[in-house]
Amino acid sequence: MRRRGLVTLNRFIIEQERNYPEATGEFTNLVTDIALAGKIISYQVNKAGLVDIIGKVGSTNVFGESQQKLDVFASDLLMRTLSFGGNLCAMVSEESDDLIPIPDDYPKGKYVCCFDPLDGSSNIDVGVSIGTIFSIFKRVTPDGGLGTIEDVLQPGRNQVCAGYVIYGSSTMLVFSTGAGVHGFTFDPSYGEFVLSNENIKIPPRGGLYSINEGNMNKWEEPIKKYVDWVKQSDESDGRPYSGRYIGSLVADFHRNMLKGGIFLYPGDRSKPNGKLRLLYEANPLAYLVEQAGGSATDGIKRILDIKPDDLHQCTPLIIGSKDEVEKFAGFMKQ
Ligand code: FDP
Repeated sequence: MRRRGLVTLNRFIIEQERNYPEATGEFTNLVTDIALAGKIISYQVNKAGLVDIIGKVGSTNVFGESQQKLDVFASDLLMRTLSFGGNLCAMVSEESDDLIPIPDDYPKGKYVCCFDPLDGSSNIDVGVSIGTIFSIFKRVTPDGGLGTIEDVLQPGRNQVCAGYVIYGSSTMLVFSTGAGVHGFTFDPSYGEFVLSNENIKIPPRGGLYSINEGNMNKWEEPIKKYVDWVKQSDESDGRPYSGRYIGSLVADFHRNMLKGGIFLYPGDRSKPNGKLRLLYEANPLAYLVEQAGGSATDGIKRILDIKPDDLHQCTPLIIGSKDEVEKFAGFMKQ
């Protein structure tokens, strides 16, 4: 096979777009803008311990959580980077209560973007991996004007692109436009994302389980029984599984996608819909995991089939290797 040499993110997207003669390049610009924001956030995250950028700014987000400076910075940066490219007609950010319009004087594009600017933010000041998650839809309202709530409240199966940037031991951008999941590692020496993980496939089975067991007393019986089951010994299916929970969704998801396993954030008695947000956490990761051959459900229903009715709604999320998610569903049906 002919070696392709160094494949930068831009070259990769252009090569992919060659297969779509109707492509306008609008989409290329959008992913490139997200990558640029990712590079800047990565730079800021890396020096979080060095400068006075971490700590609370005193404001609270829509969930009543106090925001930290880096979340606010990442959210503003994404808004500014994506507003002016002419590719979007509206945005949704975890850090803003309402739909974010594109400023008056700027062209309105045919896509909408929902993002969690800095997911896992409680880990910022302890040096643990965090990430930016994004989800892109084509608008459903007519081209030209501002986007509306209708454009963003689409079921996840309509996504045309989704991905995340993980700020970990290295910075990686992982995304899919519906033709496989591809990972790019940031090389700081020349400032480029370089293709490092082409066509990622999640193993169909995996021996890792990730759940916050501190919530156990609030779980319903099937969840307790499942978590009990993964801990029992059975050589035939590799149990007991190993527990791995970072408490930073992108990091837990990324590890399980590469190694195989299951991540669970179920509903419980105090939060029947769990904690994770459908539009900018569950949907994009569900799109990626399905593209990689895995599954994502709310315990029973496919995440990508949920029709949202609120920008910030939560959903239980069970995501990972196909067989593991199916096994969990079996417990829920009992
Ligand atoms: P965080 O509160 O630190 O922003 O949705 C946010 C999130 O982190 C996820 O990244 C993470 O998986 C989850 O919450 C952790 O929640 P628990 O602390 O309840 O386990």
